[in-house]
Amino acid sequence: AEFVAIEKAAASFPRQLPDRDFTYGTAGFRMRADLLPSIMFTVGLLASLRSKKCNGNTIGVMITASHNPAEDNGVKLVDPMGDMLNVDWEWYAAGLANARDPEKLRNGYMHCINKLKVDRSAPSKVIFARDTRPSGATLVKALTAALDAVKTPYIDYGYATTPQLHYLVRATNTVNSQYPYGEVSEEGYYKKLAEAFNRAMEFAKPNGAVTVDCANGVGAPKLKELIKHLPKDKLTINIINDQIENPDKLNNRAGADWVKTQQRGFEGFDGKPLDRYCALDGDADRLVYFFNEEGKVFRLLDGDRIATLAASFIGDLVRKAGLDNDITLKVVQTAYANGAATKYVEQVLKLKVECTPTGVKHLHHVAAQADIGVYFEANGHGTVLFSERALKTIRKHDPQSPAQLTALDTLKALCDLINQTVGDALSDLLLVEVVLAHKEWTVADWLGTYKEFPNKLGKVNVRDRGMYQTVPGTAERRLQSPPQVQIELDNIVKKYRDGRCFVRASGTEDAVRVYGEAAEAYDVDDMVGSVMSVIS
Ligand code: NG1
Ligand code: ZN
Repeated sequence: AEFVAIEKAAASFPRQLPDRDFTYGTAGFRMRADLLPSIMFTVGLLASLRSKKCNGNTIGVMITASHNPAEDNGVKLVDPMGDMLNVDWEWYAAGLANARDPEKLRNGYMHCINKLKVDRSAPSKVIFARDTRPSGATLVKALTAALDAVKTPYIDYGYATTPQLHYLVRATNTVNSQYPYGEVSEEGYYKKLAEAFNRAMEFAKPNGAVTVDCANGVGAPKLKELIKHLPKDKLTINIINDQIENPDKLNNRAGADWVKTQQRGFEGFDGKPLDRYCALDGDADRLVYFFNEEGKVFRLLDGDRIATLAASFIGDLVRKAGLDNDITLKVVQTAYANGAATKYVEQVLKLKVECTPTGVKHLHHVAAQADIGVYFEANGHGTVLFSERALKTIRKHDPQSPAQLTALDTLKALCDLINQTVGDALSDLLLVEVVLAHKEWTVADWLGTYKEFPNKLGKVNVRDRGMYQTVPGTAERRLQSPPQVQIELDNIVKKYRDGRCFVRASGTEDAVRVYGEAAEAYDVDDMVGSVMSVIS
């Protein structure tokens, strides 16, 4: 009966673009919203199976296209502990999404049950949420039609940021454990962050105001809610770009992606010298800071800067708490991290750096293996992970002096303040503010920690990005095919002082990216330009 119900319900969501194959990438499925209903339906089926496979633990479905234009949408699955869908299942997600008609979908569903050894009689539960895109409501209908067809119970959390949904999934599944992640509600999320922020600020002086560009997305109303829970006397948060009722405004000349890629503020930005600004993206899982220097010189403090700031502060706390023999810190970056940031972490902070391929799942995975793993992509997506081992050590540590005690208390507060499931702009925002307050730093002090190498990120659109393959184990820093491209690249790069350059296929666009750094800005433009002309 279940199979019949699926086939019948699927008929209401016919497959678009039958010639195209959809893939489940880092960002899940993402495309023009009108192509998505059939895919949403199949995601509902897979979420149900995933929940059954995970002993009835709750699975999350987030409907968002993050920093992409308003007319796009997307969907990604969240595993029981709040991390991203197990990679082995991505292939099955794509398989179902590409089923050409309801009958093939039904067969695909049966195939998944067999291949993944799912016990169909197991319980299942799904929770979901969406960003402010108008298409979200239609997509929810496709998702719930599938969940109804397979009789999987669900909760619709309405609008939420991506990290809030991750929080809710983990909170739901840990409710009866020794260390519940938090109360299972949006309110519980705010309470947890606010309470931890309060503790983390106990030994710090308030440090002025920050203005947050919310990209006209879901981060705006959610940040407003969070502010209601925060202590009034410790931090002033001003909100701009909060027009969620006008979908055209979403991510439009505003938000973290705009600021990072354009290297300038949102439209109309006119910051007074040294006033602190930051920007979220459309689903509030990315954060970058920025400000104007004297003379309106724009300065960006991106994910690399947040990583170095967090690592320096947490490293100090570990030391001051007397835990540096027991806990080690690691910073995880991609090849796009500025070489000066890497150098600063290794030589000044004296911490280990590991470089992984692009994509949050790679960084997250490596960071999770460290005692404390700090990971950020340059675009502002990242977090700090505390391992079970580190948490145990921190909990049972007996401080030997008042100074050790205050450091330990602040460290404990950070364990709760920092979202452990995924990069979270709201949580990261509070983290940065805590660190700046403790260090009594302005944005200029923060920027002054190291000087970035001049750099440039270029993009060449190509018909077949699959042609561009990197050498395994090089974190995408060298190409193995086409072979002559790497040879020509090497010949170009050696002409420039401190030149570094690499080419890799984008995982999200039909393009290859060319990233370069050199000692001089004019050299970088020249070098990256020459490499780009080798490709096109
Ligand atoms: P691709 O298109 O694979 O380079 C981009 C970003 C990633 C990551 C993903 C997902 C760069 C250079 N790449 O990946 O960091 O965020 O999108 O959003 O910024
Ligand atoms: Zn995002």
